[in-house]
Parts: sequence; C-alpha cells; structure tokens
Amino acid sequence: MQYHNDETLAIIHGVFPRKAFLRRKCVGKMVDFQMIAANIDKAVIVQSCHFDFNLRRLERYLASVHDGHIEPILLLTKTDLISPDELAKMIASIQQNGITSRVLALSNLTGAGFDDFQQVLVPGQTYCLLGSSGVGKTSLINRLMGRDALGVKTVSETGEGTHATSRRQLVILEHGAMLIDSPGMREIGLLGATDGVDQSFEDILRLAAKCRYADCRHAREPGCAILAAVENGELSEERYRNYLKLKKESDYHALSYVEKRNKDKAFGRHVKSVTKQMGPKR
Ligand SMILES: Nc1nc2c(ncn2[C@@H]2O[C@H](COP(=O)(O)OP(=O)(O)OP(=O)(O)O)[C@@H](O)[C@H]2O)c(=O)[nH]1
Ligand SMILES: [Mg+2]
Ligand SMILES: [Zn+2]
Repeated sequence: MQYHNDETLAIIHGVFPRKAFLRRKCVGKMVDFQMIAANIDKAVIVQSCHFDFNLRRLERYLASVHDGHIEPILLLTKTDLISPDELAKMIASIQQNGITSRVLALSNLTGAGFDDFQQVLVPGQTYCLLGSSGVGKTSLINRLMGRDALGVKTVSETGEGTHATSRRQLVILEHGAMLIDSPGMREIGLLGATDGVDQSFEDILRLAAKCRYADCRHAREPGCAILAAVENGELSEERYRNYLKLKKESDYHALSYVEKRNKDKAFGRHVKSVTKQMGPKR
C-alpha cells in the first residue's frame, strides 16, 4: 500500500494497528481524547530534582501511562543541582509513598547516572519521554546521540517552564533504541482511565479488598481498611486523597464524554431524517 501526498515526499507503506497508546484529556473545556503517541514500549516519566519534583503529579502520569498498557520508568534529572543526600531522600520518598516503578536519576550536565539509564534502553524498543517543560527531555536525547541534534533553550534565555520543544519527534539511537521527544505538558487530564488509576495504586487496591463492605467508597464507611491505614500512618493521606481525586476526575470526564457522544449521535440521526424528508437531491 502506498499513499502519496502532493505536498510531501513521505510514503506510507502501511499502518500498524494501534496497541499501546498514550493519551490524555485534551486541554481546556472540551471533553475528548488527545493522542500523544501509539505503539510505544515504555514511557519515561521525567521530573527534575530541582523545583519540578512532585509525587502527586508522578501519580497522575503513572495513571495515564498504566491506562495505555505501557510500562513506566521514572527518571529524575538535574541531579547536579542537589546533594547526593537530597537525591537519596527523594528516591526513598517515591518508594515509601508506595510507587513501585523503577526509578533512575541522572544529570545531563555531568553525565552522572547515564550508564544506568542507557542500560534500560533496548534496541528495537520505543520510549516516549514525558514531563513538564524544562526538565531536560531534549537535553537527554542530545546527550544520548552525542550531539545537539534537537534544539534546547538555555536557562538564562528563557528560564524553566518555557517551551523549547514544540512538536513530537522520534529519534533512533545508534544501537537501535527509539526515543520520542515531546513538548513539555502543563497538565495531563484523565478521561476514562479508571483501570490506569487502580493499577497505579496497587497498595490501595490491596487494602480495599479488606474493607467491610464490598461497595465501600472509602470515604467514611465503617470498617474501611483504607481509612484505617491512613489513620495508623501506613498509607499517606496525600496519596489516598490523590487516588480519590484522580478516580473522580477520570469518571467525571468519562461521563461527559459518553453524554456528548450520545448527543452527537442523536443529532446525526436527526439530520438524516430531515434530509430524508427533503427527498432526493435534484
Ligand atoms: N543543571 C542542569 N541543567 C539541565 C539538565 N538537563 C537539562 N538542563 C537544562 O534545562 C534547560 C531545559 O532543558 P530542555 O532539554 O530543553 O528541557 P525539555 O524537557 O526538553 O523542555 P521542553 O522542550 O520545553 O519540554 C536547558 O537550559 C538545559 O541546559 C541537567 O541535568 N542539569
Ligand atoms: Mg524539549
Ligand atoms: Zn473502604
């Protein structure tokens, strides 16, 4: 199969069926999906040790990644800006929080931690870098490629938080691993990602199995094992609250999405019947 487009030189030889995917609720009021990438093997969730580090946002990204049936890797960048002690504490806080995904840390500036990161890159596999703007996603790819293949902006010029990358781009490393660079995301809204949320909070799911009532909503029900765990300090209250928040947001958007789809369908039927009444085109 070959498709030609007059304005470009690209030839599409075939389209792979979409299996694993990364998507989010599109930004703004509209309730719809925005596809970020498809058929990737692993998502690298990047946070900078400097200012950007945030467990709640990490949980949000994890929910989205798990929902797309993709394995997450957590990567902390800019380790040169904090002490080894602070870094150790940061990594420990991720694990103590109940997040079990693999955590790596590196500095694009000094190259510390690079070997460990390169070890996880398997030839033939595709990795998508995700994270806020300015955390060093493009710098990481450039360093892996050994040259400034993609543009980054200097901190002095723009400061953290301004976008350097404006489109998604796939690069192939010399040894055959593929990396997708993406523009920094300000938000990653959840839509119908309940399974992804559950999968990201396995500790809470395990506790839920011990609640007295099967339909426990873990809000104020008696015999709730999750509330008991929060009470005795076994489960962090922030993590518990974020779990409820992400679930609620995901379900709420899913409901609006279905409603909108039904309305659109009804409208489509209406248009069809009106066109029919108007008779065949002359
Ligand atoms: N100190 C330090 N600075 C870094 C490191 N990695 C990246 N930077 C700097 O951080 C700034 C942003 O880096 P980028 O690679 O453009 O960040 P990005 O994640 O691609 O940002 P967007 O494309 O906007 O999403 C640049 O000035 C980099 O030089 C690091 O490990 N340590
Ligand atoms: Mg970039
Ligand atoms: Zn409960």
